[in-house]
Amino acid sequence: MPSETKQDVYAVLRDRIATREAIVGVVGLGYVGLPLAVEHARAGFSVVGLDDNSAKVDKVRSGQNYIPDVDDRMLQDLVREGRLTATSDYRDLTAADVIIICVPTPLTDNKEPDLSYIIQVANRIRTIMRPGQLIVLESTTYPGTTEEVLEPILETSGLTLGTDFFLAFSPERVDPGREDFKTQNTPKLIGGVTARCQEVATLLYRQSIAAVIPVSSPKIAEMSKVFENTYRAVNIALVNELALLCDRMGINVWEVLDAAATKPFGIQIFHPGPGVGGHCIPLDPFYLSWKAKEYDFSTRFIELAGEINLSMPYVVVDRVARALNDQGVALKGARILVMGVAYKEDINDERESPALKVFELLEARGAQVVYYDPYVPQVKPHSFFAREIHSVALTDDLVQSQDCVVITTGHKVIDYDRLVDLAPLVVDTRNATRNVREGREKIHLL
Ligand code: SAJ
Repeated sequence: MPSETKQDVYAVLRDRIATREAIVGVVGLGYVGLPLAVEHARAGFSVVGLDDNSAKVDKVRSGQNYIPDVDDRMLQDLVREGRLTATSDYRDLTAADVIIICVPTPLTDNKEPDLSYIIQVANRIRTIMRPGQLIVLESTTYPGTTEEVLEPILETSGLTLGTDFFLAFSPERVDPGREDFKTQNTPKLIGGVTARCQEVATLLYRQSIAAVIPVSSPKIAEMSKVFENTYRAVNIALVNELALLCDRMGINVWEVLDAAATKPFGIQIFHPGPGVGGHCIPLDPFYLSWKAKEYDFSTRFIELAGEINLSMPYVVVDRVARALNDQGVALKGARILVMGVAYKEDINDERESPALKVFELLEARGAQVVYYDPYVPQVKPHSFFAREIHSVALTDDLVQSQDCVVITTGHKVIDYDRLVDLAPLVVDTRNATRNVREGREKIHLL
């Protein structure tokens, strides 16, 4: 970049974005970063993807896709045409006009925000920054992170925010596996720290995203994102509590929800389940409740929702014990097949999956547990397990030899008529057997 006056630096950045000459860097090539990198490359930018995981870098360099939401051929074409490259070297981002951060924001074991990935990336970026760059944070985090955590680190580069470099927050809204809304057609919020930050960030995303909505600050965008997922966690907890009450009252909660769904306005129906998994809903609300404590504020809905959702695996195990008991079978020593360990139907991701908690709790109660999931052939050791477990083959003999089959994920590819026909007992936590006619006496719904 030729030496520019302060004024020129901003104008040059804005023009390079407008003409799509800008080089866009994307840090973090996961389920958010890689689709985003592809969209910017499709829009005509030269894109440099960066990831510390050299296997991901090698795959992108060879045009080998590993994210289901990305089109294999599209990735190959963009890499072959040199419009998308990948690296693990942050020095390759000095030339970038834009750097978008898409790294995880997990929770610590004490359910506190873990910003270590963001901080690590920020400390690497500040060493390679130059005048005229736009930095955008997309990782879900609590309101205030961009200006209270990211901005001070980047300013240790000696560059001045709003004059030398520009900073914004734009929450990712990627729902893995979704067909109707993908990166390109999901509305995008943009919260710039200053007016110039807002202008260049909005200009950037308007080159590749259909609907871009500027908001007045990063905090608005940060809060909107955590609210979006808190809304889900609280409403899922509400229907889980309803399921507990309906069970107590002998009312079919699934029929209640189908009935409520007939109201054409003023309600969005959620469904009970074995708990809440994934990388968003179980985590994001606790980013907000943690920050709220700084303001002497107790987010009681979030805490209550967390309690109820976290209790559901235990509810499922008790339901299995009760169903077995009705058959005169003890849970201890019972043979149990867990159907589905992905955190939601029709995907291959088992992160934070409540099904794994159900598996662990059943084993702890002395049951002999196996799982089948067509999308998850194996589960590596992690917080729920000290060992690797593998999906069994779903044979007639296997199902018939069980004392109970627990449906924890309602994958659509499963033949539930066959499953219910073969199984002596079914506990269905997803109402996946809703269309099964024969053998309904064997089915115990959550
Ligand atoms: N779940 C229920 N009952 C429901 C809905 C979900 O028990 O009625 C459970 C699921 O089984 C899963 C967990 O909650 O274990 C999370 O499910 P989810 O449908 O919220 O799926 P996620 O975690 O993939 O959420 C993503 C989020 N996307 C982003 O954060 C960008 C969320 O904002 C989306 O609204 C959601 O997808 C979606 O709508 O599918």
